[in-house]
Amino acid sequence: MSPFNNVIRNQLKEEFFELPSLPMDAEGLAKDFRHYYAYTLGRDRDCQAAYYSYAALAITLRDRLMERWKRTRQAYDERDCKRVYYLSLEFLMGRALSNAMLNLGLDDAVRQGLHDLGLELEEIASNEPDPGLGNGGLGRLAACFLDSCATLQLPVRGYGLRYEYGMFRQTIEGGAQAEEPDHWLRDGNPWELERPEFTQRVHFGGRTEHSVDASGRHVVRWVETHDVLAVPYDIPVPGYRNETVNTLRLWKSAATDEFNLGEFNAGSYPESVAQKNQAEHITMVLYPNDASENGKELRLRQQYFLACASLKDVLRDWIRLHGHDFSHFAERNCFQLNDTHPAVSVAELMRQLMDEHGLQWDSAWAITRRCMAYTNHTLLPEALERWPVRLFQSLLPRLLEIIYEINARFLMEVSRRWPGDNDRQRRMSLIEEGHDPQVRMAYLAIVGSFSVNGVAALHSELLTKGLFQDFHAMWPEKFNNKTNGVTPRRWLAMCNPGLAQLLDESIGTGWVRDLSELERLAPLAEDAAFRERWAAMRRANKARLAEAVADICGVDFPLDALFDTQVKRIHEYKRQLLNILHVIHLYNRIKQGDTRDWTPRCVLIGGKAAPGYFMAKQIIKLACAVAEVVNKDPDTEGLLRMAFVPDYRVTLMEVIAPGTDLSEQISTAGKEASGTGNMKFMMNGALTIGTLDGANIEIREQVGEENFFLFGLTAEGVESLRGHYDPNGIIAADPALREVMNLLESGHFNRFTPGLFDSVILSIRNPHDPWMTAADFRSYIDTQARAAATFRDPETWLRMSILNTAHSGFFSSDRTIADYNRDIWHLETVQPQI
Ligand code: KUQ
Repeated sequence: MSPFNNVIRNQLKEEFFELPSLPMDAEGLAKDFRHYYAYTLGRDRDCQAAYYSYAALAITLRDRLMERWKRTRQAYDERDCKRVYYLSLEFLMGRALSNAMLNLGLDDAVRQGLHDLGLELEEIASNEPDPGLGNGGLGRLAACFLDSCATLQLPVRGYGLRYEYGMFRQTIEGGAQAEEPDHWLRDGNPWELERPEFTQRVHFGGRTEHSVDASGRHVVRWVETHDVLAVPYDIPVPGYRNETVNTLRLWKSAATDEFNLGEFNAGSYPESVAQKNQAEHITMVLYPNDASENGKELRLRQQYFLACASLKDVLRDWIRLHGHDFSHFAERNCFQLNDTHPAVSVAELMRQLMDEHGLQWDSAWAITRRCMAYTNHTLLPEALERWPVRLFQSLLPRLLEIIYEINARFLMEVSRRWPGDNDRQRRMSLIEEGHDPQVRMAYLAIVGSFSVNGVAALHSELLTKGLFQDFHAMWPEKFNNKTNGVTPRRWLAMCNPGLAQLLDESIGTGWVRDLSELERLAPLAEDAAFRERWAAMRRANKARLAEAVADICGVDFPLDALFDTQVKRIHEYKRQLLNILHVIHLYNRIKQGDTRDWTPRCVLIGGKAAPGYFMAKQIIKLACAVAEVVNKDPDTEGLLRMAFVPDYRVTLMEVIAPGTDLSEQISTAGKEASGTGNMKFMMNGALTIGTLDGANIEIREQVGEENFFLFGLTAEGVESLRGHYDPNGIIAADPALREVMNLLESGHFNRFTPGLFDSVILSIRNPHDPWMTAADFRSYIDTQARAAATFRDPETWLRMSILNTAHSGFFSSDRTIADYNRDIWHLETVQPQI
């Protein structure tokens, strides 16, 4: 019996729960800060570690969130409104403190209050760890979405996992990536609230028992299971100055108490305690693979753990408010699946409705396929999740039975629609046959959902024409596009105070909630005085970035140079290699004395490689090696600098995006589903050099082709070149590329390690290179030259920079979420009572 079920609530008077509002002024904030510092944390003059100032401030702000959080919950319960649950294995939230201050409207008061105590806000805020509970774009998108849902006052709750260790910390050791564990919870986390009273039980393993009960109903019991507890931790998600605070609920795995009893009685106490590990390991660590498949059992455990605990939580809440009548459940609840990672939810909702709440197949299925919605984030075959049937059989036997049944009924539907088309049935089956049969999670997600969306216009089109074309033929109405977006609170108001102030003064403050207001900047591009202020703001941001690069990398970036940045996960399809080849080309030009009309350039590359991804790690080595040679050569002084910045993460992007002139979005066309870094750069006034891929296409449409540096093959061009791509012919015919390859192949960048870059060289020369790096080289360096020439005309560049910000409104995640709500969720907004 858990102590949390022991309610004393009836003994507390109603007034007890009615608290006076907390002060929001500098003095009141400083008073609370002092209280938490001295009493809650128990520190005094003997300990002035900056961390405790951070912790005291975090608790002060958390109090202000807490009262709004409770009122938001109450408002949702009272309105008994429809709700959405965003299920995701990743939420890359970034630091919470400055976001809470901004959204509560407390930044000035806090700054003043701390100043009165002799403290400086920035120094204190820099002590917050950056929670890295995600790999890259997909996890950060989930975080931007939560911010927008709270700002739009939509009843949306995030469900995820509370990893003990987030994304690894990257260091560069001897010119190569090294990984260190990220124990981000070591010093505690003031932003989370443990809710042990809502603990859920999750089953694994065992076997199923089928029987018929007294009333003739088929009953299934899942028995002899190994159970694990899921303990929720709630994180507040404040909306922008609107009294709404939504919830991100993260599950931590814990051993059950009875877990050990058998062994305990047998006298093997240490062994039984050690068994706890198995259970507690489930949420120990985030899988650090972005967009690549992984057949590991622990990963499937994580996925099911999230699905089972979250669905139980939602059903418990439904029963609390509506009893055991599920007839209206599907109208009032919607689960948005963030890729296939939580797709086992389709089968799990069926299981809970049937085995735990007694529904029949048909009513359970009608509910399930009316409340699940699936977002696809990639076309890369290596990222499409498939799980071995035998793994499912041993870990989740009941779920596999349900998936088989879903498949049998689905294939019946297919054969009714296309009688005798066995090939189509085989193609569309949820089970891929073969010597080691697999469950195709994307197909399960499509069959079990009423909505399937891609994340940018091109991506959604390619889904319906390629990967999912059979499903599109069957259910065209399910498929839709939702172009990604990013939150203008963190990615403009918070990270770029200089630009924010300039906007407030020139177009008013409405842009924070309605980013389309940025359009009003466009005419100011022609105003010379405004351009001068824009230039000063941008220069200050470049100085901030240059200082960070000097600190972290020890490389000097002169402020007059073109700051050229590519930060994102390292992957061959993103083609960091093409960027490096361009740097080698510039270096070669310098060495040849070909520097007439030169534009000084600083190239910044950053990003993590999945620890098991050999080529990605080679690319990091090459970037470091080229940077070393370039920066050490006196001939490059004032002309070219290059740095690889280690441990790229949300907090670093907050400095990088505002300080960048040119944003590199150079993936092989058709491969980057959307990209979201591209949007952050654009919003902050960078120009883009990019291919017609992902959201780049829409960025170019919004800003106008004259304000975008386009190069490279189209997605169609890439596909039609396959089969007769001849990189060696291209290299032989292009003197610039030939010289770059000569430098690489002569060992210029690996003097002491012959052969180090052979694998990279081979990949460029390989006629089957899927990323076709050599094919786009000429067009890329010519376009880079055009960008460099444009940069030498500061007035033109400034105009283009202003126009990029002005036309970036479409890429607000508020617009994206409004689209999800209009087409998929159909939620009403709820204003909490003040
Ligand atoms: C796959 N797939 C496995 C972790 C992440 C994954 C494990 O999603 C972004 C896009 C971007 C796309 C990324 C993605 N991450 C796909 C993943 O590569 O183009 O912008 C958000 O939609």
